[in-house]
Amino acid sequence: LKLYFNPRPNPLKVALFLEEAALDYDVVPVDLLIGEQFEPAFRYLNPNSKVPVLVDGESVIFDSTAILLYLVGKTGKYGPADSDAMQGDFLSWLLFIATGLAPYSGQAVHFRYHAPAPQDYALNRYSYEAERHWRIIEERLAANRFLLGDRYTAADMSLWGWAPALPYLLHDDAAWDRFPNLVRWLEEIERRPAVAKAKAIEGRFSFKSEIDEETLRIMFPHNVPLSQNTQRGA
Ligand SMILES: N[C@@H](CCC(=O)N[C@@H](CS)C(=O)NCC(=O)O)C(=O)O
Repeated sequence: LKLYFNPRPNPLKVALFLEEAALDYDVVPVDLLIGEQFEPAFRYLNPNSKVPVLVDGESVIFDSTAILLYLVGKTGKYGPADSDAMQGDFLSWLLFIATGLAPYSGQAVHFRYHAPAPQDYALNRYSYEAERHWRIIEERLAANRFLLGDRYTAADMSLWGWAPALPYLLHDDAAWDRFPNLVRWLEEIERRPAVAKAKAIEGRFSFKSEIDEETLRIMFPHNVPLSQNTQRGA
């Protein structure tokens, strides 16, 4: 197995699964701030130019949720129990995170920290929606130890990728006070040895951290007029 990785929420959740399942894997670092995700060899694996990607022999899987589902199928671990109700819950919560919580949180971050003014309307919308999605998780965790009751699954791993960043995502240093059940859940997850191992991957590589002009051009190509933009190259 090969995991194409950068220490961000989506690759981290996959690293957590690989560690939990004690699978052997090599890590291939992809430095996003210098644009390695746009190199042809990487685009060949993921035409969407994003991490994570998992290569398993002949199989190439991109998108963290697709990878989690693939790994659940491959290992038979960290999926739902056999009951229809639990299968429904598993797919629902996993995709709630993939299609709602994550993109709204990501766009809230974009408009809060990176967008040029005026950003009020977009910022209001995405901050509101991000908060709303996190509140739904908080309610779920008020009534359940994990997202699927007492069963720890890949849906929790997916949530773990994002959860530690809550105050940054919601731009609120006191955010944890408003999400006590999320805190309780996160503290339990963070005690798992696999979490420490997933977090330790970052230290084995050096990734660019400075957001300079070159990085802004790479990460936000929509700010470059289309006629001058060769970055996406598709
Ligand atoms: N839906 C995708 C999103 C992947 C994604 O947004 N990855 C980010 C890092 S967390 C990335 O590679 N960004 C680089 C870029 O957008 O150029 C998934 O869940 O894997």
